[in-house]
Amino acid sequence: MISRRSLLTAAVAAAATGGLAACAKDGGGTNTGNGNGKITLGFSQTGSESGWRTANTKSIQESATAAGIDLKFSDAQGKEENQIAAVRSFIQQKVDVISFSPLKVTGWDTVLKEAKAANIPVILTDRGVEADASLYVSLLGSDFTEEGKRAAVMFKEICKDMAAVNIAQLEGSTGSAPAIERTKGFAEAIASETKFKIVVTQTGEFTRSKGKEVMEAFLKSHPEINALYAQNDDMGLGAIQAIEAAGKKPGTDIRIVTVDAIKDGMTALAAGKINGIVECNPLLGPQLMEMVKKVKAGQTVEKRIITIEKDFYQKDAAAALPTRQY
Ligand code: GZL
Repeated sequence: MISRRSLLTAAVAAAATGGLAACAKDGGGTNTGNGNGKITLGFSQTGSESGWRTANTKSIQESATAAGIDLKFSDAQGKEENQIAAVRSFIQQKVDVISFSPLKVTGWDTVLKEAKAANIPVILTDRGVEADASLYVSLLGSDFTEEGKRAAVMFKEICKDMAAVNIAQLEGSTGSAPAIERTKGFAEAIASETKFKIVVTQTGEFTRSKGKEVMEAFLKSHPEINALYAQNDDMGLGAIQAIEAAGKKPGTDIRIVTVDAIKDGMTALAAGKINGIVECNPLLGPQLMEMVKKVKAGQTVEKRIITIEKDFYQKDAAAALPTRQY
C-alpha cells in the first residue's frame, strides 16, 4: 500500500486558479423561510451510478444532519439538465449555500453567474467545472490527474514481469472531470514506457452493467488484451464478469487496476481478481459541512481542497477491508 496519508484535507492554496483562499461575503440567500435559524444548503448530486456515489450521498446527508444544516438534496439521475434546474430552484428558494458534484465539466457558466447575482456562494464537491473560478468559492475533492498517474505507477509494479502490456481502458462518464483527468494522467504517465500500450478505450459510464457490456466487446475485438485500467471499481467489477465468461482469469490473464476502493472492489482485490486499486474517497460530507458553516459566516475557505488517499495492492487488502467505511 502506498500510503500517502489518510483522508483529509491538506488545504492546498489554489494553484490552478491562481486564486488565494476565497472569502465569500456572508452567505447570501436569507434562510428559506424555514424560520428555524438553520443554514440551508442546496445540493445537486449526479445520480446513483456507482458504489462510490452511494457512499458520497450517504456522507453528505448524514453530515448535514449531524451539523444541524437543513439539506435540500436533489438527485439529477444522470442528467445535466436536472442539475441546472436544481441549482436554479435553490436560487429561487434563496438557500444560504449551493453545492453540487457536476456530471460534466461544461455548461455551468450561466447558472453559476445567476447564483453569484443572487449572492449565493457555491462550493463544488468531488468534481470541477470549466468555468470562471470566481464563480465558485471552492472545490473540495480528489486530484483525478494524479489518480491516473497513480494507476500507472501501480501497473508498472503489477506488470513488471510482462514484456508487452496491452491495455483496455474503461473510461468514466464522458465529459466528467474524473474521466477526462484520469485518462490524461494515465496517458502522460505511461507515455515513456514503450511496453505499455492502450489498445482500446471507451466509456463504461462508471456503471457495472456498462463496464461488463463494453468489456465483452473489447475481448472480442482485442484478444491481445492482458491488462485493464477501469476508472472506477464498478466498471472493473462488471468487466470481471465478462472476463470470466470469456474463460479468462481476472487478475492473472488480465491484470487489473481500478479506482475508488469501495468495499466490493477491495473484496475482489483480496480475492486476487483485481491487482491494484487507487483510492478515491467519497466521504466528503464532514468537510463540506464545515466549509458551508465557514462560508455562511463570511470566513475564508481554501479555493482548492484536495482529499489525499491511499493505494492498495493485493497484499494490503485483507488488512484494510475490516475498517473500510464504504
Ligand atoms: C470521483 C467520482 C467518480 C467515482 C465514480 O470523485 O466523481 O464518480 O470514481 C463515481 O465511482 O461514479
